[in-house]
Amino acid sequence: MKKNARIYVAGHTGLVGSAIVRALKKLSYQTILTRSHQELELTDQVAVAQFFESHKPEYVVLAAAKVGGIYANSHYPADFIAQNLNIQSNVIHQAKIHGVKRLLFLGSSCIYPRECSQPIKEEYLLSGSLEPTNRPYALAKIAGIEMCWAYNRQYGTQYLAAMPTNLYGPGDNYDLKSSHVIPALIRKMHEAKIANKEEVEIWGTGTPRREFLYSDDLAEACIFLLNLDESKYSALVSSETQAPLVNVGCGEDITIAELANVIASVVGFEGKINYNTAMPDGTPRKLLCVEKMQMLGWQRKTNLVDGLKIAYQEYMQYKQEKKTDCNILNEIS
Ligand code: GFB
Repeated sequence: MKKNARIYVAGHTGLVGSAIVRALKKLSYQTILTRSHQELELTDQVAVAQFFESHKPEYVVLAAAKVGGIYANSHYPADFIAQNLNIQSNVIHQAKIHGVKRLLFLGSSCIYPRECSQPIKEEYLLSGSLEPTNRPYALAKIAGIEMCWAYNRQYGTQYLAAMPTNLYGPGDNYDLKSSHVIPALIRKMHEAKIANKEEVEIWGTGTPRREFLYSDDLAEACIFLLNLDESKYSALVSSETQAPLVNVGCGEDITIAELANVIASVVGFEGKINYNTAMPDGTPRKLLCVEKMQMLGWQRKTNLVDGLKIAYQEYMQYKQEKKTDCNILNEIS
C-alpha cells in the first residue's frame, strides 16, 4: 500500500481497529478513513453505500463486529449473528461495487470445529460441529469468509480473511459481563487487591486452554498481509479449492488456571482463586497452527507476560482518566 493510499478501517474504536489505526499512523500512512458507530451505522445498507460512494477507499480492513466473551455470546446470540451478518455483507458488497483493491476481513479462532485436531490448520474449517456457546457468532464469521471467497471467484476480487486467536490489549472491554477472560481477570484481581479481598471468582473449571495474542501484534500482521507482494497475496486469495484464510496466533497456549496465576502476579493479587463451575468452560482448546504466517515471514513480538504488564498499565491509566471514549465505561446491562 502506498503511503497515501485511502485505507478504510471499519471498527476503529474497537480493540483490533484501534490497534490497526495506531500501527498505520506509526508507519506514516496519511489517508486513514474512519467513522464512529454514531457517524456510520454499518448495518444500514444505504448508509454504507453512500459512504463508499463518497470516500472511495482503495483498501478496507473490516474490523467492525459485534464481539464479546463467553457470557455475552451465550446471552445475546441473535445480536451476534444478525449484526455481524449485516455489517460484513454491507461492507464486502460495497467494496466490490467500488473496486476496493484489497480487503482484509477479521474473524476469530472460534470458527473452527469444537473437537478439532490441534494445532488447528486453516483447512479444518467446516470439518465438524461448532462450540455451542458461540455458534451464532462463528457462523456469521464463516459466512464472511465464504463471501470473500465467493466474490474472489465470481468477481476476481482480492479479499482475504484473517482469523486471530483470543486477543487482548489497550482499549479492551473491561465490563465483566461482556468482556473476554483477560480484561475480566485483570479487573477482578485489581479490584480484589484494592479492597483487600481474600478471594476472586473465576468462571468454569480453569482447565480450558487458550492462545493469546497482543492486539498491536495482530495489527502488524494485518498490515503485513495487506502489503504482501502480488504473487504471495494472490496465492492466498486466488485458490479455487482453499478458502482465502490465514490464522494469526502465537502457536502457544495455556490453561485458564495458569493464566489466572500469571495475571495475579502481574496485578499483585495474593489471595485465593475460586472456580465457579456453574459458569461455562466453552471450547476445551483452540490452538491455531501458525505455519502459514510463519512461512510468509511474520511472527508475534510480544510475549504474554510483557503484553499483560502493558495491558494492566493501560487499565490503570484508563481507570484514572475515566476516558469516555474507552470501552471500559461501556457497561452492558
Ligand atoms: O475469553 P472468553 O470469554 O472466551 O473465555 P472464549 C475464555 C475462558 O475463560 C472460558 C474462562 O473457559 C471462560 O469460562 N473464564 C474464567 C472467564 N473467568 C472468566 C471471566 O471472568 N470472564 C470471561 N469472559 N471468561 C470467545 C467466544 O470464547 O472467544 C467468541 O465466545 C470469540 O466468539 C472469542 O471467539 C475470541 O475463548 O471461550
